[in-house]
Amino acid sequence: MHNSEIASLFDELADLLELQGANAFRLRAYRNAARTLGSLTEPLSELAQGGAKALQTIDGIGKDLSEKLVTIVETGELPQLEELREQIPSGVVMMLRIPGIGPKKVAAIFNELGVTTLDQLREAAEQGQIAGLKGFGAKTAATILEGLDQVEQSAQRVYHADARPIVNQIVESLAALDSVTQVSVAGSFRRCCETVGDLDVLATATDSAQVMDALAAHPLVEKVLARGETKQRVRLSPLFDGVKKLELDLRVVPVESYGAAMQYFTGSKEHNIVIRKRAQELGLKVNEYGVFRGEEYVAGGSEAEVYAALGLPFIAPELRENRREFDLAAAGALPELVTVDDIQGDLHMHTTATDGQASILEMAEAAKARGLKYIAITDHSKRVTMANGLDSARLRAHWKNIDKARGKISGIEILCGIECDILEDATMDLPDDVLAEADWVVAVLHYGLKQPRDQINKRLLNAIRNPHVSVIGHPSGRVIGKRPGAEISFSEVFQAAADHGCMMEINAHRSRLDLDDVHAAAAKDFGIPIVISTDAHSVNGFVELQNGINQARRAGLTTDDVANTRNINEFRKLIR
Ligand code: DGT
Ligand code: CA
Ligand code: CA
Repeated sequence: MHNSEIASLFDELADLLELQGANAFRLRAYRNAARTLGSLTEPLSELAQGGAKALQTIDGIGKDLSEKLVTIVETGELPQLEELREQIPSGVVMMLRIPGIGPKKVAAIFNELGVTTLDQLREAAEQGQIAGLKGFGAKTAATILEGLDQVEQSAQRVYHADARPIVNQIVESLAALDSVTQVSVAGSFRRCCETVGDLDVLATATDSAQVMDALAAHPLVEKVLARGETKQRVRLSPLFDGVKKLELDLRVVPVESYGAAMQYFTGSKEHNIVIRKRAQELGLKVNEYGVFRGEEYVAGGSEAEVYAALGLPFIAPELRENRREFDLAAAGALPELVTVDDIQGDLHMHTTATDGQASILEMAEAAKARGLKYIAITDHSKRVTMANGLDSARLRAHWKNIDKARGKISGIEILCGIECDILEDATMDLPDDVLAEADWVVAVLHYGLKQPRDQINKRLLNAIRNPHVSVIGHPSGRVIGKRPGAEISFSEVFQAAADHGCMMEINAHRSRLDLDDVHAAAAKDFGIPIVISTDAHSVNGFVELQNGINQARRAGLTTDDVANTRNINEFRKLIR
């Protein structure tokens, strides 16, 4: 079993227990474990060879969890989970994803109305049964209907970061075949979209049947859905609680068409429409087989050739959304996009002082091992009681501990930071005199995200005008596929940030990616320095950095635009 599959069992267990009203600590332990396990680089099936004791060396895995893990690895299932699954249908668990209703309401819908699927839920809401339940009402019913639309739309999409290890494994194993000469992923995955609907893989090979046989036999492939001479569609093993089963299209193409096929199947459709139009204007035709003048083949072996035949420079896949790429290309101004190796610091992370799983020193060591030169420790402020947020006294003590940690590690600077809530009334969760002592203040909205736009703006503007605030973290507060962000007048907020020297974050967590690509590009236009940070909650959390880089690249950001590509001294100059 893949680590992410095992992780998803713990998430599912937590969901089911939550519906039964289990206590918050137990749920958090399972969810934290899921997060940790999902980001482990070593296969759990191997780690479990050492037994439960060996597994307890993993952060956040105690006796209970380690024994469950051994059971899962040895038997492929967990009896407790099987029992719960029998009591609570999977459709009920899916209701937990609906924004605006929590486990108590879901449990009531299930227990009192006997509703077990999303379709039944929609019917019940439309027919007024939901509104009639005690503690519900017409407003809740409306929220549910709205949320159902959102869930159904997102149900079949997968976070880029969740698809990544799977894509990489499949591409690597195909690349290793004798007959395969080139193989690469195309589609939305290659464009580094936040989520992917399906995967598109292209190959050139001397024996296409061998490639398709190998894919069919791949351990991550559950079923062959369709097979032709040079094309095969397969369904991959489920990723999360049986809902998200990615499908993958493999196409084996002629060598002289590989670049044209990569161009065509990378998309986006909108980008390709412009490409085709441009070709027509030049008296050419472009399709997945190549660029043609009449019957004559002009180009197609490589993407660079295809673009060159159309009088264009190579356009990075991340930019192919028909936003600005053609104007930039025309102006000779395509940006040199930031890469993960350019990043020198990470300015948003948590420790055991609040809801993180590692100590200050452990986080610093892990960051250093990944090549980072500086970090900011930014634990939660007191409003976030769920995460054991810090009040002034605890924060000052925490900073003393950070100072002590500095003495125990060299080669990496540690900034004394805080992730400070911007409260619903637009004041900061901690007093100015405390914030003034910080090296780095990440101001964030966590609560009241549904407030009217004016109030949200007021909160953000107040934070931006506060001279102690360094950056706005995950500005919109969205969770991809689960909850929309707050309503924000971005131009007003960005103008203020530019005027006051407040930075903007791209939170790199796979489920946030906030700022998104469009708004990060807009922030760049305002000249606002952008910080890409992981929001790591454990030593494994640094893997999220790549997602933030992907988003930054989609936004067209260069090293200049990203503040934490600078060395610590240059970076400090940007902090107001
Ligand atoms: P996804 O799978 O929903 O995350 O998004 P994509 O972009 O991977 O879309 P997909 O898998 O349907 O198709 C892959 C690429 O192939 C797409 O980005 C552009 C190209 N493509 C597919 N169908 C069409 C089409 O009907 N017209 C054009 N121009 N391009 C297409
Ligand atoms: Ca696709
Ligand atoms: Ca496809």
